[in-house]
Amino acid sequence: MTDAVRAALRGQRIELPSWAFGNSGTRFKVFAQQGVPRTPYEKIEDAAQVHRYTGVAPTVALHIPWDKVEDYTHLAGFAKEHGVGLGTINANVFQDNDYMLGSVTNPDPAVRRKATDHLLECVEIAAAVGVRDVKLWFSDGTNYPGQDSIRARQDRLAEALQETYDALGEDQRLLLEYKLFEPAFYTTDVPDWGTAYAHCLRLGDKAQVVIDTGHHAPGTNIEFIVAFLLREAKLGAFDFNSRFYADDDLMVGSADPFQLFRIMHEIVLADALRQEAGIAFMLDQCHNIEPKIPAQIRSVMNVQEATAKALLVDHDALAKAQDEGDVLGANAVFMDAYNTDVRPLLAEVRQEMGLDPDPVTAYRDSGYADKIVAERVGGQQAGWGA
Ligand code: AOS
Ligand code: ZN
Ligand code: ZN
Repeated sequence: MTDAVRAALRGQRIELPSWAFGNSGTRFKVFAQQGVPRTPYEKIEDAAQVHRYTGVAPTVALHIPWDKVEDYTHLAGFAKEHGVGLGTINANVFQDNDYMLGSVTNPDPAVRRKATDHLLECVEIAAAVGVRDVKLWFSDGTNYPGQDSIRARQDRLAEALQETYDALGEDQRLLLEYKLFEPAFYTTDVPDWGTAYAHCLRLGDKAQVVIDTGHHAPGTNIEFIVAFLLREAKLGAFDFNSRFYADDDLMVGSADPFQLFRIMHEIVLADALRQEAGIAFMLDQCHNIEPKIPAQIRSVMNVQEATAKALLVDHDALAKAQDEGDVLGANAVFMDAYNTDVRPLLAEVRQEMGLDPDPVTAYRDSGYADKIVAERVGGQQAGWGA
């Protein structure tokens, strides 16, 4: 049992977002930090630090055009030299002036063309560097009743998705992310998993849903969505983060570690932790007031802790209690796993992997933070609040 748990933990993979290393903030203020990356290359260097101390975060998701470079193959080579690889390509059709009334759902066909061309460019970039996944999140929606036709916007969305889907290579995937609201406040064109699922279903096997844990109404049972999509083979990826209010993008596992455990329990039950299962576990976070590299390290550790607890659930005892209708017994089995202190186990697993058992302290003692402050002046903004 413990051997299997250890092996599963060693084999776990968590993808880091390049934008987590840049400056970020709210619409009120961006508090610039010293030493943040000035280029996509420096974001890769920072992400490599997270992998170096955790051993389970070997890929970096890019956001285009935030991470636009002349030569993506060169960037991929640079990543490799630093012990990491490029991950999911995230499209960005939300920050140009043209997109005020939407991108792929905009009433103006010329704007829709521009947006779809960008999605196609992302598929091309992914193909050029051998990346499987292209992730689409649309800020599209309306602010006022009557502003635009809800149905026509769905038609326009379907058309753009189809064109993008048709451009995918054999082994590529289109990942569609939903979000309840923001920046649109009345209707959002992909507001929930049902909408994302329906579009992905129509597109085909290479289209799957992304669950960003911060994109739901308060109180939403996210593990139900996880279980449902897994059952339908339509769960492609997670954007992990924590929220207290809306799309807060705080460190995963910081606001509600129990929710994260419940989500990872569904993953373990479906045997979907294995990389071959094809679920991409990504972080989508912004570190507005905390130092970014240790925050990413801490986030990876939080996911590992929730995963370790989920792996410790006694499935035989749980199934027995469930079959017998033993409500309290089943709940007790579940809670026993959640209440286990898995930090010593994870420290051992790290040692088995040749890592320091305490990644945060190891990073702090490395002197890397001082080095980047000294060497980098005028760091880049991640984009906006993300
Ligand atoms: C936006 O709220 C989404 O979470 C997207 O995943 C977005 O592309 C990312 O957060 C960067 O802004
Ligand atoms: Zn996201
Ligand atoms: Zn978000």
